[in-house]
Amino acid sequence: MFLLFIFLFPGAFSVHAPLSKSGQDVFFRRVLVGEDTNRHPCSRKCVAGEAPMICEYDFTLELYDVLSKACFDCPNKVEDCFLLDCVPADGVKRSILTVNRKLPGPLISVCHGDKVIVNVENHLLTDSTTIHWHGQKVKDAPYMDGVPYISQCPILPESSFRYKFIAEDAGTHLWHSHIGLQRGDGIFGGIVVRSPKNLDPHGSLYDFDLDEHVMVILDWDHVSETTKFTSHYHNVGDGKPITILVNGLGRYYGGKEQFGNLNMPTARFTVKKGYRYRFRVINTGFLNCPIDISIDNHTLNVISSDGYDFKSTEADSLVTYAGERFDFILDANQPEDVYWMRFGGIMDCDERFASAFQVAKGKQINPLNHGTESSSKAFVTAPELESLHPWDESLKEIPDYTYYIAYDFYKANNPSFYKSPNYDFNNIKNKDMLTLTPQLNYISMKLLPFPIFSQRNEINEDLFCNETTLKDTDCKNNFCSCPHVIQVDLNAVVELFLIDKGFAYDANHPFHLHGHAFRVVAMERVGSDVELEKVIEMNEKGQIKRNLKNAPWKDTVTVPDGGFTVLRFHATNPGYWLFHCHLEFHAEVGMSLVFKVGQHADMVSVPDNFPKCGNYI
Ligand SMILES: *[C@@H]1O[C@H](CO)[C@@H](O)[C@H](O)[C@H]1NC(C)=O
Ligand SMILES: *[C@@H]1O[C@H](CO)[C@@H](O)[C@H](O)[C@H]1NC(C)=O
Ligand SMILES: [Cu+2]
Repeated sequence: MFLLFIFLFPGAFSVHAPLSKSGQDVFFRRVLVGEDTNRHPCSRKCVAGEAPMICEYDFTLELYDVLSKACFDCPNKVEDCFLLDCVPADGVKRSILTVNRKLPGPLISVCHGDKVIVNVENHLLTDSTTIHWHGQKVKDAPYMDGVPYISQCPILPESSFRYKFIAEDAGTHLWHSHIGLQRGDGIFGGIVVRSPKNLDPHGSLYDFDLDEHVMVILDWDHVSETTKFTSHYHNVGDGKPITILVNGLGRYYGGKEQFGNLNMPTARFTVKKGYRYRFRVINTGFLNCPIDISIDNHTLNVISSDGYDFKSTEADSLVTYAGERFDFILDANQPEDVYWMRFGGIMDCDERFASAFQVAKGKQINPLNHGTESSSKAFVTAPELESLHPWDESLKEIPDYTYYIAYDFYKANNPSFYKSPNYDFNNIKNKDMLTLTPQLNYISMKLLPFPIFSQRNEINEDLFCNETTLKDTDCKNNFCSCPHVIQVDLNAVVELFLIDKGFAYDANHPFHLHGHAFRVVAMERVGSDVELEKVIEMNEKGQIKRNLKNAPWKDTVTVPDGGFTVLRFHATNPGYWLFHCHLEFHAEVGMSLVFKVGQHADMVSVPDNFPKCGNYI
C-alpha cells in the first residue's frame, strides 16, 4: 500500500556538518544510549584524499515485540511511536527479532575504504546467527561473508563474534542475518558506502545525499516467519505477506477489527523545493512480493543499482525484488505539498494490498516477467540499463565457462515436507496440501556440517555434487539433495544462464551472488513456460541477443517466468561463494548452490583462532 509522504516544506531538511579532518585513522565507538539522536561519526561527508576511518558498531540481537513498553501510548499519541526502542511496525503486536531494539537495525553509513567493525552479540536465547554484508565482496577476508557453513560457524546463543571488513564496494547495500528465517523477522538494516561526490559520475545530478533518504522495504506479516514457514510447507498456509513496512513503519488495511491501526505513522521524507535528492532504496523482502515504487506527481531518475552506476534513466515507476538496491534522484520541482509515495505489491502479495494498487502508467524500470523480447517503450529491463563502468573482460565474446541453471517447483518426494510411506507425495489427496520443491538443476542444496571456506582442509571433495557427478542419477524422479558445488578456475569469465521454466506457478526468484558482482547481459521471456532444451537450442543457434557493450553490473537480479537471464562474472575472488534465490522460503529449502573459485592454495588463509565447528561422533 502507499505509505509515504514527501513534504516540500521550505527549510525542513537537514544537512550534516562535515567532521573535522583528522589526518589519521580515528577510532570511534557507537554509544548505544541515545544513538538515535547522535549520528555515528563515520556518517560524514566523504572527501577525496582523506584518511579512512575505523567505524565500529555494536549489534545486540534480541527477541522483541511490536508496540512494546517502550512505545507507551503509540499510536494514540503518535510522538510516542518515535520513542527510543519503540518498534511500531504496522501497529499489530507480534514477536519479532531485533538488533538494538530497532526495525530496521542500525544503518551503517560510511565512506569508501573505511574499515567496518561490527560486534555481534547474540541474545536470541535458542537461535544461532550470522550476519551477511550484502553487496560487499569481502575480498580481503572471505571468512567475514557471514554465511553459515560456508564462511563461518553459526554464532551460538549468548556468544559474540566480531566482523571486520573494508567497505570496498561503494553504493547502497544491506546487512542481514543469513541463518534460517531471521531476516524477515527483523535482523536487517542498510549499508551506505559513499564516494566523494566529485568522483561520482552522477554527482552533478543531485544536491543532497542524506541518510534520512535511505529507504528499507520489507514485506510483513502478523505471525513470525517460522509460523508462516511451517504452515506453508507442512499445511495449507500461503506464502503471501499481508502488508509492507518502509523503514519499519506501515499500515494494515485488513478490515474493521484493525481500524485503529490506520492511525499508524508512515515513513515520511522531507525535501526542500528547488533541490534534487538522492534516494537509496533497499528491498529486503523475504517472500515473493516484488514492489513497484512511484511518487505522485514526480518521476524517478534512476542512476544505479546494487552499487553500480548506469546512465540515468527517468521513469514513472521502478520495480524492486528481494535483495536488490536502486538509487534514484528526486527533483523537488513541484509545488510545496505532501505527496504520497506508492509501494505496490505485484505478485504473491496479499490481495488486500495488491488489489489496492493501480498498475502505474508510464515508463517502468525492471518490470516483472518482461525481458528484451518486448518492444514496448514502456519497459526498461535490466540489460538495457547502460553501465557507466568501463568495458572489461567479463564482456568478451566467448566466455571461459557457460552453465545453465534451470529451475522450477517440482513434485519431489522431499523428506523435508513428506514422509514415506505414511504421507508420501503420491498419498496426498488434498491438493492444497501439496508442496512443490524449488530446485536448481533438480538438486536441493544440503550444506556440510562445517564451514567449507574456513575449514576447507576438512573437505572430502567426493561429497560435493553437481550435474556431472549426478549424471547417472535420476534426480528428476528421485529427490536429490547434496552439497551442490560448481568449480571454476580463478580469473575465468563465467556465463550463467538462469532459466525459470515456469511450469508450476507464476513465481519470481531474485538471484544473488556472493563475493562477486555480475553483468546482466541478456534477459528474455520466451513464453508462459520454457524447457531448458529450448534455451540451449536458442543459444546454440545464435538467437540470444547479448549486451556485450555496456551491460550493467548488479549482484541480485530477477528472471522472467518462462524465460531466462544471462549473467557474466569474472571469477577474481578466490573462495567458496553462495549463489541463491533471495526469497528466504526458497533459499532455506535448498534453492542455492556454491561456486568454488580457484583452488585452496589461491584462497586467503583464515586466522588461527577462527571458531570451528562440526559433527561430534
Ligand atoms: C498532482 O497530480 C494530480 C493529477 O495530475 C493533480 O490533480 C494534482 O493537482 C497534482 N498535485 C499538485 C500538488 O500539483
Ligand atoms: C563437479 O564436482 C566435482 C567433484 O567435486 C568436480 O571435480 C567437478 O569439477 C565439478 N564439475 C563442475 C562442472 O563444476
Ligand atoms: Cu525463489
